[in-house]
Amino acid sequence: MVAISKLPDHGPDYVIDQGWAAYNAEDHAIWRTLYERQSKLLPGRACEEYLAGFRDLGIAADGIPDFARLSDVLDRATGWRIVAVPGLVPDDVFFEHLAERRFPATNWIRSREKLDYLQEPDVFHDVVGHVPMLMNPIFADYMQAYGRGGLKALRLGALDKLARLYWYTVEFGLIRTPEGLRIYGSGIVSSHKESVYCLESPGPKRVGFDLMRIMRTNYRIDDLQEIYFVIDSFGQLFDATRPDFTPYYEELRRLSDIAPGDLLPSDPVIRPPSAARS
Ligand code: HBI
Ligand code: FE
Repeated sequence: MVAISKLPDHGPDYVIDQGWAAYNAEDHAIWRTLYERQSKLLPGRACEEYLAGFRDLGIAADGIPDFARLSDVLDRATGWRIVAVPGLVPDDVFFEHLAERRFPATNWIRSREKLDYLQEPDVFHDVVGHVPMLMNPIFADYMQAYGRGGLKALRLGALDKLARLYWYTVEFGLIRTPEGLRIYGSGIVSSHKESVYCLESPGPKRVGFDLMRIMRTNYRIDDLQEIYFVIDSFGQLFDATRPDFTPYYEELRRLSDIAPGDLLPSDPVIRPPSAARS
């Protein structure tokens, strides 16, 4: 991870110019490789809301898109815009952007050597992973509520708990649909391997959404997830963020953390897929 201090010069909000003209042919070629792989894989695996957002955004297939153009489409849909940042930004800066409906997207793209997994979000993860869901009005409201909640969690010293909610919903969330489980998490839709693994492998646990259970559950950032949480609807997710979390954080201080591979007897486990997709 690039140390924050070495990032290119930026203002206090870490926003930089995307530098679209500076991308070279290899950058655009890597984008095409990633885009073509995921766009074949996601129909039938990503939820309809994601696929509709992806389609309506008109994300360029042939190269890294221009954030300003995507922002105009996004703004008309839900009032969100994309701002370019040089990489991970401090938590308070990140939440401040979300609270103002600005999605901070990294402007560089991964190298060919790291095509399959990288720990820090790059432009493909942020634009193909996150932006399509911001076209959905309810999810767009959830992300802004999350940003406001993040600023409050920072003040209450409870960011580690709220970060788990982001991780197990925004990044690695699944949703139940009449056709079966579908993906909406950005960390999954931008990952070739995990898009298949999360729905089809008998390995990971799949548990019904429970806010406190999620905020007690640790997560790993360096491997496929051992547990996924499943929502019934985006309304359920947004409603979960309505209450004041202060009493939740107090209760969480009295409860032990749960390891990602463990299950509680009370967990509403969703059975693994009957047979891997042919
Ligand atoms: N910065 N650019 C960027 N993108 C992120 O997803 C991000 C971040 N800073 C902090 C952060 N995520 C997480 O620590 C919070 O979600 C908790
Ligand atoms: Fe992300």
